[in-house]
Amino acid sequence: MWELLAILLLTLAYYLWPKLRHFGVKYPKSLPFLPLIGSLPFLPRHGHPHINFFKLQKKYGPIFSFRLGTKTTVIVGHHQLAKEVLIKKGREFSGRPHMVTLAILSDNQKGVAFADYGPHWQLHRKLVQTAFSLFKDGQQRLEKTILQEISFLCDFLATQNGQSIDLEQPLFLAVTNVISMFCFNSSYKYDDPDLKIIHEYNKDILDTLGSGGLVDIFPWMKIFPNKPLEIMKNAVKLRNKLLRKILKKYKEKFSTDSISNLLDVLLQAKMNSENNNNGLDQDLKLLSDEHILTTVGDIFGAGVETTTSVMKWIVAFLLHNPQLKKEIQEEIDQKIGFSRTPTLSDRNHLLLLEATIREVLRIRPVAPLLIPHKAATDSSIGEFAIEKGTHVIINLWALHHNEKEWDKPDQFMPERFLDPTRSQLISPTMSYLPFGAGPRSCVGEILARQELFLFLAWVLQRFDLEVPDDGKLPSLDGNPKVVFLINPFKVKIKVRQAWKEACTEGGM
Ligand code: STR
Repeated sequence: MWELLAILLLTLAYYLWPKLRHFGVKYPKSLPFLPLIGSLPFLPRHGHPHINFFKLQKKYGPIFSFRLGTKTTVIVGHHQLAKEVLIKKGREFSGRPHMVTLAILSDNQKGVAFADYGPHWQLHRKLVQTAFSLFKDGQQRLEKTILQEISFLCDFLATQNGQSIDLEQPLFLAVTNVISMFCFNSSYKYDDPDLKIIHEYNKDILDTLGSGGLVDIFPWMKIFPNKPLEIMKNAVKLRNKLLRKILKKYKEKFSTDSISNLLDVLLQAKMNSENNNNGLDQDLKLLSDEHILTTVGDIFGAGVETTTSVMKWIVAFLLHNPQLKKEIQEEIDQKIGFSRTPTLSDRNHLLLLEATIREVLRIRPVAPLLIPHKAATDSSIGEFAIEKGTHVIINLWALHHNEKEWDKPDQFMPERFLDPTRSQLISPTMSYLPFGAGPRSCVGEILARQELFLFLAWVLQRFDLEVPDDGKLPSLDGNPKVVFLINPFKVKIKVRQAWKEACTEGGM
């Protein structure tokens, strides 16, 4: 009897405590929840999380919450509220939650992507931005590196003329080399065994990150054997071994006379703080080898997996829309022709191509839920109070598929980013944030956009991309990991007749 009463009282307290504590304060509407397990039984178990959350919005509104374990998570699915979180109150919401799988990858929240708000994150983000500024112009500019790799890629594709292939490997090589130049000024030959290792561990990390299942909700479950967690640990071990090898070799030849890549910038910052105040400098402990390794690992992983994935999505949508592919090729033929290859200065002229990239980033965002944010202080979103420590997830999918903002949001229509005369790029709505926004926005946006543009322009100038002879079109459903991946598919590569003719005429 007494036990029953005690349980009853505790349950009541569990439900009423948050309300009593802040009497009169309005919180986002919540999914139902039970003691201990929270809203777990009420969350959809099947389907893509971003789509499930989008559906829940119909019932709960553009901002709602649920509880998992002791943590409250808020889902934001409208652009005005999203911008309040990311930009207006960007600092307050710049935290990152601690999750078991992420903690393994980020060596307890080091690096840039998954580091919590604080001086270590600020320092490393600033240094990554410094490194990007080194590649802005001059001999070292990113364009030069990208062009070189895209040119190798096209040479390889030419050897595959008439064949149907999965683009994963060749794209992975090209994109890995671009980011490897940015990080260490080095690149890989296609048969380098390390490439295979990177490819494998990246796949394992993507497969298991955030899908540790219940351990991310109930961290004490770490004590039980957990397959995904083991795969993740092993992949991270492999990655760290490879990066440590590179770092060690690099340190031997490092010289402050020539600072020309990300690792140079990080090592120089470390040396500067060593020389300051006899090593008592604040930054010094934030620049340990482990910190440096994690930052390089983040940039490497982000640079490769995101860009490769978007390039494959673009190709998939072109296979579904052969007429669009033809129109982009006509644009390239008209504005560039065959006597030279495309450069970044052509971005102002190849508008349909640019619109196509924008539309792919809308309809299949790289990270449909971005990376979870965390309230660093008590704050609010719209009219709702948000307590310190609350996890905040921006549902980018909801922004990009809002019917009030987009005409037929489920349809692939690059022309929505062009004015009716197709002579100018436009932003049809503000409900579009493919690279996030604010203090946590993507640091690689410029690089990514340059790579996507040059890839598409070069490949379509030279090749026809066609559905393989078996007639199999790629599935556009996708496979949401931290990156919204596309399932493997093949594409038939054909050197364009016009290109061949131009070559024999001696144009190129
Ligand atoms: C890919 C696999 C890998 O080896 C390392 C990383 C760490 C950084 C991650 C990256 C991942 C996936 C894409 C992320 C990126 C940081 C920013 C980027 C999540 C897991 C996005 O926000 C899309």
